[in-house]
Amino acid sequence: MEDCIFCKIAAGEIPADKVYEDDHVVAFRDLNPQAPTHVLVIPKRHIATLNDLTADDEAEVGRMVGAASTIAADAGFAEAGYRTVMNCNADGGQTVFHIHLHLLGGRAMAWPPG
Ligand code: DGP
Repeated sequence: MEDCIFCKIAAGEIPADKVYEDDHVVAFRDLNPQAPTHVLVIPKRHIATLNDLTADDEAEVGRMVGAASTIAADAGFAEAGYRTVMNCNADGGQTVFHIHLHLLGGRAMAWPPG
């Protein structure tokens, strides 16, 4: 989608520190990391928010989760644990309107989140 920063990262039009890519998803390091490892996993296809998901997107979301667990294993903190987060719209704290799964690891997380 035109003017979507994450579509541009997925297309390689703007740089990002990519840690994983396949035909359907891309993962890259967050610009403003909140943990020693903070990666965003996105679908290559533009989907603005979780509210826009359709049945056709189920496989895409499954691939995002699978990529996150692979990245956690490769980073060496799968057994220690990690957090995944998907923010939706204003109250959820979503600032980029192309769905993304935050993968945070490398430190103990608090609950509840702010
Ligand atoms: P959210 O608040 O859930 O929409 O998270 C958006 C995240 O995206 C936020 O943690 C900062 C990150 N981010 C925004 N723009 C860029 C960018 O251009 N490059 C990278 N690597 N991360 C970005």
